Amino acid sequence: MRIGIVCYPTFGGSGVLATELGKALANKDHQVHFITYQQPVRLSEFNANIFYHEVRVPTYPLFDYPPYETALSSTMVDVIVNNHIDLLHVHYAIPHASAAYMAKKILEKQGKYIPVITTLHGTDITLVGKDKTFAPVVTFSINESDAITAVSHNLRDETYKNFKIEKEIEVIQNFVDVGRFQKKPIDAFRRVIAPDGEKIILHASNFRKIKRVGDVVRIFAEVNKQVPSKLLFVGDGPERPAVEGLGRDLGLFDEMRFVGKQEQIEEILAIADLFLLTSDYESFGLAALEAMAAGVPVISTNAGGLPEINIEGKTGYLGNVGDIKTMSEKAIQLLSDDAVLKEFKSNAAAQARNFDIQNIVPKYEALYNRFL
Ligand code: GMT
Repeated sequence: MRIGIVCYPTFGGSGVLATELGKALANKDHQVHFITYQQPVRLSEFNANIFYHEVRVPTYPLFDYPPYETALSSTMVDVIVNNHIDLLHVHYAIPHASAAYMAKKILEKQGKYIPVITTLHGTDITLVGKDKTFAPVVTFSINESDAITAVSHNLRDETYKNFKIEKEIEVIQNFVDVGRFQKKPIDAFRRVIAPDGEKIILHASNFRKIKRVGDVVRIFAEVNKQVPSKLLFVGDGPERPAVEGLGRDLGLFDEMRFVGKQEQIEEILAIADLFLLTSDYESFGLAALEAMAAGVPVISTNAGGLPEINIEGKTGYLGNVGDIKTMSEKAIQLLSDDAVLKEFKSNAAAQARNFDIQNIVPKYEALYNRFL
């Protein structure tokens, strides 16, 4: 099959998932064409079946807002025609689903049918998408897609709740390449972060408000009183200065370390003992699943789709949004008992295997085949 994939190229979960899907499809001998404004971050190695097409938006003095969506539709048309693409799979509804609709209609006039599959990821529905500035276009373009998928049962329900969707939304949950996360911890790295054998607690996100990263610091403040520990942050974003400030105010800054945006997250996860994800909402929580794949238990909120992956008392614990007390008590309990921690680590790894790439990618292939 020749598949066009449209996604955000950044460290965000939807871009990571789309890139990993494209790589997996290419390894199964499909030809994959990424269409986006920048080389996707996880697309670093060469693969003969992968092509990258950059969307360029010309500048012009009149354009206070460069028309990305128009450029994207035009690039889609060009790539589809010149590479004989069979199907377009767009990740994150805004503006990809409406740009795909436009491309589909242009191609229809030229006598070419191109099926469009839209995968909904989270904030395209629950935050930005339902804002009335976008909602009519989002609703229309989702309904015009040939197939719609959501990355969790929760996101499917939220989509039906927030938009007038006339079609079936199929759930294809996110996946992880478990093999990639089977890394041996690098002792030298562990010693740099935790020189006296402290427990390592990890958080990885884009530091947006929805992640409530301040809660991670507050939980750590409680844990650190009882368990010698270090807090490691991966990623970057708008809330980072506030998080650093909170760490300083709580006198914890020396126990915290920010390593920024990292491609080799598996190396970092390999040294972690616990992953914290305190978001207001996660449609799925791919970062938590990646942690589990590396055998790291998760303490998270019970928001959105997180209970679909993090199993209370088995792979970790879940608390209500903002319930620092419960989440810190559970973290202390887990980190204070090495035997229990070991059991949770192995449960987390086992749970991640249920979401292994090899189980999920065939579901996308089966979906594609319905339209060819
Ligand atoms: O919020 C993010 O972390 C980025 C965002 C995205 O679309 O890039 O992530 C969403 O999609 C991920 C992949 O499907 C999910 O794992 C995240 O839970 C989801 N984020 C939210 O729902 C807030």
